Amino acid sequence: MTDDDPIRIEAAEVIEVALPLLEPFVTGFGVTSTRRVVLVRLLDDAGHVGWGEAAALDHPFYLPDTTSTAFAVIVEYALPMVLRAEIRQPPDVARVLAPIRGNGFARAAVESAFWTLAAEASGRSLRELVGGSATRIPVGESIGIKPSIDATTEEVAHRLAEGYRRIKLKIAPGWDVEVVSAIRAAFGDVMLQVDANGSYTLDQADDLAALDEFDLACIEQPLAFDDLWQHAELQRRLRTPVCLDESLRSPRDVRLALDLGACRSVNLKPGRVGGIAASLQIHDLCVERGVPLWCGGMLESGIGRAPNIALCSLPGFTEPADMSPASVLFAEDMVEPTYHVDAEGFIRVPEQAGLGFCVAPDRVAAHAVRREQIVPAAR
Ligand code: OSB
Ligand code: MG
Repeated sequence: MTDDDPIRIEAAEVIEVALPLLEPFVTGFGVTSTRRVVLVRLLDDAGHVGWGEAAALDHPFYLPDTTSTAFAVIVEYALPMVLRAEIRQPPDVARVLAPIRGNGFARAAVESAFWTLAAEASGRSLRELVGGSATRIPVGESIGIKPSIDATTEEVAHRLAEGYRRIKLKIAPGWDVEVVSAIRAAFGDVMLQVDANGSYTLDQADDLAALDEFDLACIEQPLAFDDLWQHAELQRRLRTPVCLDESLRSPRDVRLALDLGACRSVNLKPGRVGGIAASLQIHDLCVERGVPLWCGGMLESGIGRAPNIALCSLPGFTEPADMSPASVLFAEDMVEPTYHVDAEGFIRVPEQAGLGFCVAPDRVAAHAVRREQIVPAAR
């Protein structure tokens, strides 16, 4: 196929897989103990395969999207829309899906399946297709709220010994200054930041300002998921940079947040913002504005991490990514071999064509709880 022939999809499948977490993930929005993600598998007329993952959480406590809403939007709208359209290049997919409001995770799953299929069909790596260059990317760990400070200290010691280049502690009212101060005291000037997942209100600005003395790289999403204005007010009262996660669901959100002064650091989760094309726009905006940018995570399987890893090879990703390996999160990954964090805290960016990882069909089948075939209409 040449670059400008339309992509002809012969078969499309949507598969929900349930991946038990080895340990519940406790945050300011509550406890996440199971991980159901939605996989999209595309097959074209030449036998090339594309995979995408909708990494919404099982529940609506992080954002309104859930695994079930993502499944429904993919099956009922996103896939039918792209299968009816003429897709010549991966960026066409985001344009076709643009009429869908919100539902970023669903759009991203369909979109990244086309990007990985196009990468495979053209014999290029996803890194090459997105225009990245780094051969390895620095990563950190996001550490959930633990039963005690000792348990947190133990986990941090373990990860730093393994090479991780940054530590992010989940905080919530009542679990903040004490744990941050203990970790700072125990580990000196390691790169340290916190994530509140929207669990504070502006009335508690003084509690957040008490974190200023610990030289944190940022305070992530301290206030409500949908309130940029109050984050701007808070940022004026803090020395520590505010970083936004939940509040940034499109390139336009990022532009508005930066214009308002609502954040000085950007957590980019490709799934949250609707996929790779939107991520590239946000990347370019952050470069233009000189804003620190890093890739967040949604406890994705290796299928969902693949586009994140490729994007992190772009020069605008200036800070380590949240990218705990699947081996830390799940009994087994959906790709084999999975990715690893090396002793210096880096993940290697795959050079193979397509997704960059081999999907293990037996594991997908073993974890599947729901499947739906979408039959492309004859053109
Ligand atoms: O707020 O960054 C978050 C995981 C699920 C939902 C929200 C968040 C997270 C993480 C990322 O902290 C951890 C990871 O994917 O390695
Ligand atoms: Mg976050």
